[in-house]
Amino acid sequence: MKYKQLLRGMLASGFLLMGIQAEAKTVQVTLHAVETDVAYDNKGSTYRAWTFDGKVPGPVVRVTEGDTVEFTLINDKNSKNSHSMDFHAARLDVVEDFESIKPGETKKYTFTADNPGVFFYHCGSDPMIQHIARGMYGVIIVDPKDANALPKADREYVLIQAEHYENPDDKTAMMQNKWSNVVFNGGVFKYDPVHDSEATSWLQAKPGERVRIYFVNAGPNELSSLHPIAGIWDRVYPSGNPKNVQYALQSYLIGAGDAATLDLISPVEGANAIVDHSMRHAHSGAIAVIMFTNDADPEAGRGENILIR
Ligand SMILES: [Cu+2]
Repeated sequence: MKYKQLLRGMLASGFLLMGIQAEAKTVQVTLHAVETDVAYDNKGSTYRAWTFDGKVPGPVVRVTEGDTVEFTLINDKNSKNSHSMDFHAARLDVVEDFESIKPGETKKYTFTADNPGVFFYHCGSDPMIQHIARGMYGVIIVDPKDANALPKADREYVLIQAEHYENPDDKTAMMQNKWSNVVFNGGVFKYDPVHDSEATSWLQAKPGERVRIYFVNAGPNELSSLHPIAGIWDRVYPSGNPKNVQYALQSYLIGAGDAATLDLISPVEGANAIVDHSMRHAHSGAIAVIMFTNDADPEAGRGENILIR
């Protein structure tokens, strides 16, 4: 009798798991290439950025494995440069689909998000080093169609690392790798009130919660040795694919143009500092504090708040 009950329970939970498979759908994504002034530090200093939708990084694009993405790029009529879009989650024709379009033009292409994970997107127009360095980058998250493929995250955050150049017109400095700062989500010490008293935001979670970091290294050149000071990455998924899991890593190396999903759990109240452990990068701005407190804001790291502006 007991065995039958157990069997019934297992069958029921099995059916339940199967029932959470997401239906593939068609998703419309439209982004505008806009050249505008954007702040890059906590004081509000600005530079002439090239952006998607006026923000650095661009908007978070989020779809589910198997979805068809109908993408539209509109290059603003006030732009001075051609722009384009390269989604690392797409398998297409680099010449035809990722072509540059002039100010005022529109480009459409369609792809299926075949692989779950976390992927870079960026402008690929010439010189690509400058289009990325000036801010034309972001993340596309492709959630697995099986909702149980990854352990459930209690909070999620997007961190995108990039080098910032003092003079965004200086292509020679870019080719010589003479950046002035390394930033997370477009800002120098943006989430680090320890190193910059003008920082007003940081990541937060409760002890015991599984915090999932969707990390992209936009480059354009440097590698990132990502480490949570006073913590250990519970699981790391290269390119965010659930099949790529690695456990209990101290640091994880993410090359330029690459991405990973990294889970962090703190057993105690206190803080971790997520850094690029290449110390020159950390000292130049690549530090994000995550506070673990029992009264963490329930809205933080959820919904629209996975990328703190
Ligand atoms: Cu561009």
